Amino acid sequence: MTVLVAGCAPLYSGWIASRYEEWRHNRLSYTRDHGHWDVVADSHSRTVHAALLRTGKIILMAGSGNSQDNFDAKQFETLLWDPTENSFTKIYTPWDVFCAGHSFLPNGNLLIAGGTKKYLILPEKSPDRKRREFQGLQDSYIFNPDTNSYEKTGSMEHARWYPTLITLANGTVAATSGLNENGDIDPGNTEFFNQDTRTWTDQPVLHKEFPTYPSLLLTADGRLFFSGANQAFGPKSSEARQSGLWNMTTNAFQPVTGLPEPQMNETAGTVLLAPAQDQKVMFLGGGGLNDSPVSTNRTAIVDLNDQQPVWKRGPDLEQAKRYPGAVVLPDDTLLVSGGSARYRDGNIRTAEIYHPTTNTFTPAAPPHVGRDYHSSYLLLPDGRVAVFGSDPVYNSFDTRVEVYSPAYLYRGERPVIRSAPQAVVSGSIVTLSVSQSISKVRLIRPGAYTHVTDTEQRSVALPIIRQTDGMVEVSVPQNPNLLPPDWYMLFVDNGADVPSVASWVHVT
Ligand SMILES: [Cu+2]
Repeated sequence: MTVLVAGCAPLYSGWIASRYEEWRHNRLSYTRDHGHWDVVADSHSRTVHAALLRTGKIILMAGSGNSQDNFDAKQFETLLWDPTENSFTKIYTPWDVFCAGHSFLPNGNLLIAGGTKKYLILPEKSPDRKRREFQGLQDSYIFNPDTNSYEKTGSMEHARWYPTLITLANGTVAATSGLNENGDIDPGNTEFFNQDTRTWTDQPVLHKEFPTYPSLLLTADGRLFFSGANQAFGPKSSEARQSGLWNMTTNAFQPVTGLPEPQMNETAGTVLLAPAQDQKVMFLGGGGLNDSPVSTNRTAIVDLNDQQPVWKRGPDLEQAKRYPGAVVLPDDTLLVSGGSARYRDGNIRTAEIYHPTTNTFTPAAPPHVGRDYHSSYLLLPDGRVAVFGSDPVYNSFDTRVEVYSPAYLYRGERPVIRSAPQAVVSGSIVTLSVSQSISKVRLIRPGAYTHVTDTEQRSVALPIIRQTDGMVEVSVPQNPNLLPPDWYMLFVDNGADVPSVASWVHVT
């Protein structure tokens, strides 16, 4: 008997070892194809807004964070997260930034305007519930990444809760929509921020009505594109909800039709696909009005380079969802992750990658944490994606930070940018020194994300002119509507579509 056991043990452990090897191999090859998620930290803060700053740090703004207790205690939070050190710093927050709007100024400072004046939680079944839940603020601040502090600017002309802010090519910031100090929406309430005087001025000519948090993008001809995606409150008229192109001088609005299931535009995602030169916008998921339990797996794509652009249906998402996170990656693909099948009870723990060249989705590794309402997604300068916050109705706010490492991080040696200019001028030619032969060069504008809305994120191609002995000459597009002045992450991809770590570049 003893002899038999002694003979079997090495055989058995050999079998274990080979099974382990097989498991490890499968896991590695799975990661190489699908990427990998890690919960890296807990912010212990109800992050509703997140933006990547030119310092590489991330501002996480909660304000009262959808908590009446925090609001009553005047406990307004902002954290700075350093993804390299994985450390948090508290920032003094002088107002309730909860449900403000934000966009970057040409110097890379973040303008944040609006917020919460009052919580008015009415009984669940009240027909008024959605109309008057919250009231807005006129407060406006600049976050300065050099001093890591808020600087007060002139106040807005209109109080806003759930507004959208978007920076135009000349550095003017437009604010539109949002609930006023009475919890109503002022029709045609657009105003402009002047970065030199740091003041806001009403723009009565731009008399255009939108639902709250309208998804707006700056297009190559300078008009703003409204995808139709929005959040929960505001006018219900089909005119206010119509997708289209908005002229910021004349107020002319060219409807863009053909969006399938237009009654399902709430809590949907909108993203300008890479490269931005293609002017293709993707619409993802969404659901019915207010807390309707209905959601859709629809996607649609529109080519804004067409004179008469029309939405066309795209490939379906793996699951119907609200609040899909969508992040443009440096290899031109799009990560689509998380979301909620119903209003705010979803824990859709799946992710997929959209490939613009083939117009198809492929599965990505599933995240560990489900994300719905009040979640935020940002591309990091190292090519990973960080995800913050989630606010389900019947569960507590999820404050864990999870990071996705895309498949390209497991596909061999990454190219390195050995030298690149720190400042470039639109329309110029610049030379980069790189460690490998390069297939593409991209400038990716850092995201500023809230409520499935991010007016900033875009990936602009820098066409390669020539390439010899580790030197790459590229041209910087001239059009400031395509490449608005700001700080960008410069990525280079090798022939296997493996991106470098980004270097920061100021475009003027
Ligand atoms: Cu909200």
